[in-house]
Amino acid sequence: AYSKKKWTLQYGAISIRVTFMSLNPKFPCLRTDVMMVTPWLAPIVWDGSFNIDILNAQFHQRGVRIGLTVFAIKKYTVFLKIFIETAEKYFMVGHKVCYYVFTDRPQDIPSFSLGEGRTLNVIEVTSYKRWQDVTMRRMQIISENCLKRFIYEVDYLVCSDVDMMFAGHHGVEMLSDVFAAIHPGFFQASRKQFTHERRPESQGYIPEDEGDYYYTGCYFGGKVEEVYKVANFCHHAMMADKAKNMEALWHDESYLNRYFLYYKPTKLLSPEYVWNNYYGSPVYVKIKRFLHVDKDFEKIRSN
Ligand code: UD2
Repeated sequence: AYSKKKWTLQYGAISIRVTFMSLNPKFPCLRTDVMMVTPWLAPIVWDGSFNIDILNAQFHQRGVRIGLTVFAIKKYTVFLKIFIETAEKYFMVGHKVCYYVFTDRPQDIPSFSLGEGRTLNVIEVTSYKRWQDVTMRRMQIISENCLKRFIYEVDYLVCSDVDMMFAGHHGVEMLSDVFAAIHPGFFQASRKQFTHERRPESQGYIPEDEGDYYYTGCYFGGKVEEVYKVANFCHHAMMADKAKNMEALWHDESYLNRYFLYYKPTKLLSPEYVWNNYYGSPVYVKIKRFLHVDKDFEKIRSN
């Protein structure tokens, strides 16, 4: 059985009629409405761009173990229930998953009923007074735990904000050596509009005429050794700025963007994988797989 797709490509005055055929009607065809590959040939994952059955079979053959790190410090523990419950429904279903919950309030972590092959570890960490320090210090804690524990326990790590809920499939199609997610607010923005750190003195600095995409700080990952490099870079960049009494504009997100400019991700997640309903429902986002949970910033961040 063949499925056919016809395109007409226009090069100036020349028009070429192309027919794409795939052997299996279930095999995905190329999407023509969105960018599917970066200029350095990293795939951008969109609905319709992968066959999950083939990918699942490959990852099952390798018996891959996936760690999901999440921080619930101070009042942010309230977000954990919906985060884990929805992850149980949508995150890496059928694979070995290990949740790592970092918190200063282990007594506030509810118990969860988890699917087969899935475990949850609660790890106590100290908190910081300023919310900016809480979010930035995640990089230090992730990098330390890569060496201490993750490297022995999982193959891939996915690092996420906690004020999120899963709403659609998140499977092994995401995984790669190192992946980043395009920030939903900047998918259609021009480079000039990216809110990168623009002060040359900062370790998060990205010049006006550089920057490929604007990546969100809320979701990234890859093989443990690659996540270690990302987190270690971001933590040391933050500490170097701190020594100069500086802090990058968007904290860990700015240092993350700086890292990915010079060490490009091997896969990008489209905004399907991190969406915020504040941005409405554009046609190119066919599935909203991961959503921000609304929060009252002032209340939730107050000590
Ligand atoms: C954005 C980024 C976030 C980070 C931050 C830096 C998105 C969706 N997220 O989030 O990843 O780069 O900007 O400014 O773009 N946390 C606690 N307790 C606290 C404070 C923070 O547990 O008291 C943790 C928690 O996991 C939270 C994360 O740190 O999800 C990021 O903090 P946020 O959600 O308040 O930051 P936000 O929404 O500005």
